[in-house]
Amino acid sequence: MTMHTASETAVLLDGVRAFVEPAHVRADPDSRLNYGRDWTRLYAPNPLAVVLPGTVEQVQRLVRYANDHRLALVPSGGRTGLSGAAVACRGELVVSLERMSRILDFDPVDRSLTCQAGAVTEAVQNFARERGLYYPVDFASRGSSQIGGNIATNAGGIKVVRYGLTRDWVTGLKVVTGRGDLLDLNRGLIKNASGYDLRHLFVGSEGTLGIIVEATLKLTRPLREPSVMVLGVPDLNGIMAIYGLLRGKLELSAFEFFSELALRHVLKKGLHRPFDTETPYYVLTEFENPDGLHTDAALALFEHCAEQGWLVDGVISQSETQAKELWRLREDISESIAEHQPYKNDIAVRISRVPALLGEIDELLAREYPDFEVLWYGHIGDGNLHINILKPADLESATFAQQCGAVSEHLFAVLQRHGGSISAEHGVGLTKKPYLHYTRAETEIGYLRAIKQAFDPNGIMNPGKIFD
Ligand code: 2HG
Ligand code: ZN
Repeated sequence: MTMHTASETAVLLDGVRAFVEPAHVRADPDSRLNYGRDWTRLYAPNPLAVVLPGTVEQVQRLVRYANDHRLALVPSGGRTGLSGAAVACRGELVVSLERMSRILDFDPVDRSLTCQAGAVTEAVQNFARERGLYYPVDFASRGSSQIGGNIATNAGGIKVVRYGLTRDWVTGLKVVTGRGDLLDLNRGLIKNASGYDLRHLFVGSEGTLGIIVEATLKLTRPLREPSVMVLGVPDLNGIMAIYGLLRGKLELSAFEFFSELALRHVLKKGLHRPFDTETPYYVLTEFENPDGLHTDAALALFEHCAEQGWLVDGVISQSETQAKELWRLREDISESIAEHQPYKNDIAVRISRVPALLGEIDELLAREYPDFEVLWYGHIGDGNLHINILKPADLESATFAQQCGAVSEHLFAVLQRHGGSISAEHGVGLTKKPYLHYTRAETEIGYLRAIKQAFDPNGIMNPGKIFD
């Protein structure tokens, strides 16, 4: 892709204004800055301009126009991503779906809804709730993330132990491919054994194959009066021992953990400790507890874990409000550390490998990062850890990133030995691109390239993301 001169840009954008209302083709500095970046804040945004199409037809015309002019496109949702997949730093045209945010259809018999890609996650959740149903893919950025972006990154979040990832809830997709074709994939069917399921190629494709314009999502019944427990755990080994016991006895909808060091950051923002005892780690778990039916069982399990030395203190929510407050201890961590420009790891292994991995990583990080503050938290019940390294205030960003990157090589080598992944839920984007080979064999990456070529022969769709 080539960069464009000012007069070339003006001509190109005038061409777009022929089929998208001029007010929705923006080249002002504020729009270029805001729409050109995601939550990574590692790259200087530099898009050519931002286009906000209002119809599927406009998206299709835009992709065809981009093919004709070899113009790179970056599809853009709520831009809450943490891997730079929605960053436009090389003169691309950002295609924001934010105007296409309507819920188009709901069917109580199918228990499903169809929405445009720009629908905000929380709006979809609320829409379902108002109809006595539940969209269970949930995470802290629910108020800004959009369904199209969630699908393009196969977003996971805090309820995966029970409900799986975004992929498990998408029963239909309308996409405009990199060639400009409109495909209507799977149409909400539960069963469909008629050949390759292209829908699943778009889930997690990070905007590199085309633009998702509509989605049909499955819904389920809401959780019945969930209770939340926070447990104080003296060492890493206790965490998975507790999980092994609890998941067999309670209907868990979350099993998260965070370290005392991570907790301190949310406490600084005004939250309160869950209980007086300070422990190196904490588990937050949620389970269905209608009419308090399982409270006694939960307390008995708590006692048992305490006898084994797996935990030393804990609290169980007595109300919905208290449950929400406890959740914030975990959910607010990411935002509360953003000012420290953390270097993020989002790694995954099979659940059975978590205990061995924890031990090895603990040892590795203590050895390699003696001077940096390392925070542990994440969705440990899914085998997913977020390990954040905070940048010391006096260290230059580039040096910090380079030092962290060097340690990543060791970390990913350990991960590779355990058959894990360099990204569990944040995606590859730009930040993890150099490390893709730790997770995917070269032969396999060859197939990814062939798929990309089939959908986007001119390489206009989010070039430079996932792989070069
Ligand atoms: C979370 O689980 C998000 O809180 C963000 O995935 C993780 O900040 C992170 O590394
Ligand atoms: Zn997460």
